[in-house]
Amino acid sequence: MQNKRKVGLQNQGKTRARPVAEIAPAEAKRSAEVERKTRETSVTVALKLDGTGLGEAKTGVPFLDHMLESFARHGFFDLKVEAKGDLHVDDHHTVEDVGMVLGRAFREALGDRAGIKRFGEATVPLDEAVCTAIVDISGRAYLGYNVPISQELVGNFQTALVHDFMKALTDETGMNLHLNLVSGRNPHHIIEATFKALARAMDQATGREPRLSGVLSTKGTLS
Ligand SMILES: [Mn+2]
Repeated sequence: MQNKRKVGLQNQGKTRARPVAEIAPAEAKRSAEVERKTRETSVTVALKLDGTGLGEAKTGVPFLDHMLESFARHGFFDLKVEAKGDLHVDDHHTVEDVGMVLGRAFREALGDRAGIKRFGEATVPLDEAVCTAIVDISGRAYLGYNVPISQELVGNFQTALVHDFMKALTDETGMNLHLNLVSGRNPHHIIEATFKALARAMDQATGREPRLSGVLSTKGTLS
């Protein structure tokens, strides 16, 4: 009996086998390591989409580290970010380039984007602040940024840099992202609610859809 079963399984395996070329595009790595060096910054990002929320960020910009670790935690991504930038000039290059390299890591981890849910939406409160993130990992970059913050600084972090970070992330991931602040007063709360909403929306959108074979597009491509 056991021998027969073994033979049966082997045959089943054989009939299921498909040419490698047919299988390969659907098998995204779901993880990526990306490095980028310029005269202004040196950034490395290691990203695992199906993680447990382990975030470790050392960018030299403590508030950005706090946001990246929150993003990893609430998106259930494993994320390691290291950056050395020209902080003596300004935080701008470092914050923007971290967004860029994180976007490249998402792009690479998603591969041809087959099998993902593609859309995600989340609204997250933090005390008085409430922010909504709506994501379509479509392959087309568009950022709708409606997160007005009246204060210029959180500590010594320039609140305007969040927009630059999101633009770089959106462009490099190749996604449509709308961030809408519903309410908020404290800039730390507003920005943290924004990153958490982004995390939850991206967790959904990058998640696997078991009913799906191929990409979720009538065009047949999300790249
Ligand atoms: Mn906080």
